[in-house]
Amino acid sequence: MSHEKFMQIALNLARRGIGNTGPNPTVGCVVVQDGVILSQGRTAKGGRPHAESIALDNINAKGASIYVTLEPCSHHGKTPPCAEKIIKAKPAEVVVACTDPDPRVNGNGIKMLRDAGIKVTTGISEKEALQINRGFFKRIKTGIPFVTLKAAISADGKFAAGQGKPVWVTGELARNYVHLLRSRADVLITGTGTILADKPQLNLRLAGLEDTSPQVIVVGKSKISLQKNWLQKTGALKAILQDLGTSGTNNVLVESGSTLANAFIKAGLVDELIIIQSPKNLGKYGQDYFAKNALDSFHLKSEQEIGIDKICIYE
Ligand code: AOF
Ligand code: ZN
Repeated sequence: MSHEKFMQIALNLARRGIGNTGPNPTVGCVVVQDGVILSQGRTAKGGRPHAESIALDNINAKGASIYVTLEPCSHHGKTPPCAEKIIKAKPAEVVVACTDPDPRVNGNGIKMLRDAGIKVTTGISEKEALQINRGFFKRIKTGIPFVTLKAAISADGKFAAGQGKPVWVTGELARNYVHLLRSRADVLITGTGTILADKPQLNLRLAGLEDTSPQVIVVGKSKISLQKNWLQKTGALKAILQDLGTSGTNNVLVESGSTLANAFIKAGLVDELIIIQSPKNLGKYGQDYFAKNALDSFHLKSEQEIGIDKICIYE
């Protein structure tokens, strides 16, 4: 198999950790000996142990090829450097998808491996690796997490305000997709208005994903009753995001009513906009979700059908 094919396996491992390894990036690692996968690992929930450490435990990787989706770390952080553990394992080569922008690493991991005489190939499937950890990369660069805003609207662009429970305009497959989006977020932001109108649970109820629920942050001043693991915050949205970045949040999902959603857009804080659109019109039973011209600065990146609904992803 080619470098790309083994790297794809490592990338798929990494993908499973999106939204659940903060403050760390999610990394996948595959150890290959004579074309056979000996072992694999991915960054554990909460960020530790690191992928390479898990993959290299209890195996003999002498002469092996190690595929890793992010440059192995070189620093003594909360765990010893992965580059050191790799050097001790004496592999023949290490294949890396992308470098680690964390200033404590930033090329040093690759240098350590090369200085130890290990062949290192970089840039294999780099684009996909950058996409998987886009939240981590943005936070390291700007201090602010990557923000995805999800909106479920009717064919005529409206939402129906709840009367004590969520009114779903979209179908069941789309609802499952929303749960997947939640599982890939470290933090879910909503507004007090949504809590009061819909009484949503905002947790993960899809089989297998239950323990990937994001931390819920409710923005706004109204008095609400907070569920366990929910926090309420007030103040400027940018400052709230900066605080989240400082405390290690990589990926934020905004799932809110129209007022808060439009405020995030107006403040230029949305990196990705996911619109799930039902084929039904709400007409006089709904209200416009997006403010006039709110979507002007976004461009459509992909469009796909999901059951009876349509998912449009904008950047
Ligand atoms: C790796 N493999 O699986 C991950 C890495 O605080 P620590 O010791 O856990 O170090 C965190 C940093 O390590 C993090 O900022 C990033 O640079 C890197 N993450 N590195 O070799 C992994 N998750
Ligand atoms: Zn490491």
